Amino acid sequence: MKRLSFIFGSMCLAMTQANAELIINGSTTSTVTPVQNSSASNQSYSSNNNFQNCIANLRSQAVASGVSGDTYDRYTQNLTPDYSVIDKLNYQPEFSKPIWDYMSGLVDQERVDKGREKIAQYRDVLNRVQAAYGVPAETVVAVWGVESNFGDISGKYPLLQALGTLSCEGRRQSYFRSEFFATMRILQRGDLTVDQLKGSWAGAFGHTQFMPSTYERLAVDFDGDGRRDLVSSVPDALASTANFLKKGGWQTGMPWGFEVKIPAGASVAGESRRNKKPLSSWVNRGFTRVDGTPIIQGNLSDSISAGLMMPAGANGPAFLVFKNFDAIYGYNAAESYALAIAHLSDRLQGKGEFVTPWPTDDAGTSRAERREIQNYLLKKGYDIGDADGLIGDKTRQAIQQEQMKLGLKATGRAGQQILSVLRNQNAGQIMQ
Ligand SMILES: [Ca+2]
Repeated sequence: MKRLSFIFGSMCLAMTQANAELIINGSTTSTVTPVQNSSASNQSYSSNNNFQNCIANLRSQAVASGVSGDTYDRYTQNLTPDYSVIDKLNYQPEFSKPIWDYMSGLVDQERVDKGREKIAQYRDVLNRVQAAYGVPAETVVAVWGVESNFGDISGKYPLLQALGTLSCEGRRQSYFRSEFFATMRILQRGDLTVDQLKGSWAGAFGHTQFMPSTYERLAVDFDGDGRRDLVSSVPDALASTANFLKKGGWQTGMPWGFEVKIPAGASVAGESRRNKKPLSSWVNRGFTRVDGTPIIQGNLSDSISAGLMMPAGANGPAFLVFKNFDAIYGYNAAESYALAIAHLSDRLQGKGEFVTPWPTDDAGTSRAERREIQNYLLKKGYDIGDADGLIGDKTRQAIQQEQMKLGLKATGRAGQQILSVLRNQNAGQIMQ
């Protein structure tokens, strides 16, 4: 597993959009109890003095892990804590997020178009990556697109400061300490500089948002300059992602999965991604692909195993997923996240959207539509910051207020319903 999401398990459906973007930046935090606000939580933090003591006390552990004493002293000498990362660690979303909101923001036409541009731009590199690791270009580029929006959003937290703080405060200090030490070993090796090592608050960095320990294990030098550089070398980043998937069990030439039709009356209780069964058993139970064609096609055979994944229950889209889905899942340990990458890779190959609609009367919106909603809210005078397409708590509260005015259910969701109302109101105003 690439990063710390195992701490929080499969909680990502409870995340706000702001937090979904944090996934892209390599971190997830969400649990279900109310958050303490940052001014209150700051009072419980240790003083800077305690931080310096803590860092000094970690020196022997760092040295035991392979960091030289000189390296440790050099990089901790002027290190100061940044307690905002503890607020991020403790952040609890106020709103829950259904999977259709999650998917519609991560896999929208904008990301498909940009992904196709990147595939064209890096065609030669991707061909060589595919030849070396057996992972298709579209899958590698889909990871890149979901992780950092193709390198646009890779995080701004200085890694040593963020990981140093997380090593001395808050939950999971031992986990963050090993990442803190790994960061110093990377610097010691000379692959990257301190200035390059900026990332998410939790320490994931570069185009493909590897944690430092993952970088040590799996990053590769693919452009041949002798350095493994996930920050400024796209070829290194793409090949490292392919290497991650290959080491995670990727099977060349096999699909991640596909959407299926659940036969009428079939019992699907207990079925899951993990509960894999031979394809013959799904065929015998009457399952077909969603377009009605047989499950077994191409290089698939009876004995290959797949699990039935129903991310929104039996009334939403259902998928048979193979080992390659698990390899993608290893990237962030959330089924919705893996499905976003899998679906984006299909879209990049020219396949269409899911056939079965999500079980909702208020479908999700693309990032372009979210920006449109935010622009209407700004026009109405709501203080929601920039129209950046990221639906944070402020945007959600503004949507809630509008929904209450309209007598709609105050979900705070940036869905198609509120978009359509705001669009009509705006058109009306322009007419007057
Ligand atoms: Ca390199």
